Amino acid sequence: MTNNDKILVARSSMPPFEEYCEEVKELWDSHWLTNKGVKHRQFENNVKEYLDVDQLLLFVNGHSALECILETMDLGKDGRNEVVTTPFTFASTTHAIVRKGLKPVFGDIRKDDYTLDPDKIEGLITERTCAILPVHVYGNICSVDRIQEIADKHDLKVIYDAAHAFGVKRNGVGIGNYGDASTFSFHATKVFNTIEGGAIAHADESLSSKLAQWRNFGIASAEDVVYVGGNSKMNEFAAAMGLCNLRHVDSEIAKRKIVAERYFQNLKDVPGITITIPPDNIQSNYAYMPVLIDPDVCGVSRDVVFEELAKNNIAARKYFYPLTSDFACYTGMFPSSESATPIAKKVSDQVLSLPIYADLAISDVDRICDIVISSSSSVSH
Ligand code: T4K
Repeated sequence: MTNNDKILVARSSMPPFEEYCEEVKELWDSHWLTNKGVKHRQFENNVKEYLDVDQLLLFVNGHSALECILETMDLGKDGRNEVVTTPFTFASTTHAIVRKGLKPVFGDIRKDDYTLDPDKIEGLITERTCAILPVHVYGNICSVDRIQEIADKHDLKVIYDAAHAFGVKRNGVGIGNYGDASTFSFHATKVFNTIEGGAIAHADESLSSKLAQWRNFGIASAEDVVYVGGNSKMNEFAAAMGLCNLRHVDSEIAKRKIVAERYFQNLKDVPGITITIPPDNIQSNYAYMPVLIDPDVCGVSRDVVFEELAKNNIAARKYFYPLTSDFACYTGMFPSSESATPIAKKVSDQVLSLPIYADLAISDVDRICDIVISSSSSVSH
């Protein structure tokens, strides 16, 4: 990559062109393009194996998967409609809760890994709470044991938004094995993509047919429609992309690891900059490269660093700013984030997601880090 090319925060992984053409070739013979075709069936099986989970269903995208699991678990139907969740996430998490007629109750996050702080959950539980919906944000694993203990004590469902966590393992256990269900995103910007796509891994086998029916208009059989479902089916071309990308995902993650380690090496000892290195028991997917810029130490805000990178054709992103609880569409609905979730507010004001993808050149990583370091120390030092 030359210095004149723009470096974006992410870059879709793609299989060799010929491999994809070969994969979709038979679709021209069969004319079977969607509705649980042969590619869908193969891919659903392969991805279930890869994630090492017992039950898994494919969806058209990660958001639809989230909405589906909230609906099929009948949350809110017994009058309990509150869901304890994090505001430090992408719009999808909070929107899914609200769009399903449930009420998000925002808990603060931990300052070391930015996931929902288990110590803040119990204080938010009322007789109306039905579920906890934490996010493995950036692929960082939530405090799954503590969260399960709290859920068991209060008879709550646990649904993980694992959109960022494809392939992540904790002590060798696949991330989709925690809680009652986990939803994944296979969007083009993710570590693993099917162009658009998603999945639900779930613990209760008896939910499988309901989930499958919900994603296809609630149709149980040609003359029997049992739920007011939607259309959330993954098509054959997306499934074919998944089949191809899955063959390469381990080497893509290995390349991301090299990129990530260079970032860690370059930035870990810089005053005022926080970078999160995965703990030893976590097999990371290196999905995102968030850093915090502390203005009290650096003398400049995150926005100054963001602008300086932009001037150099580097499109970092403020994932995740603003907090979802501060979105314009939710004005007046939730307590102020400064008082309710002060750590999340602070992290959101300081965070910058730096570019990371498998083919990002190490020389570009060095250049990005140089700009981050020089712009974040330009005033105070
Ligand atoms: N839960 C969480 C926690 C999530 O983060 C998300 C999605 C979901 C649920 C919902 O999953 P999905 O329904 O999306 O499957 C992007 C993604 O669209 C979104 O999937 C993702 N989270 C979110 C964090 O990021 P934008 O608006 O920032 O994307 P965009 O179009 O600005 O793209 C970012 C960069 O990615 C581009 O600068 C270049 C690169 N890119 C993008 C596209 C579209 C590619 O390389 N190829 C592409 O095709 O939301």
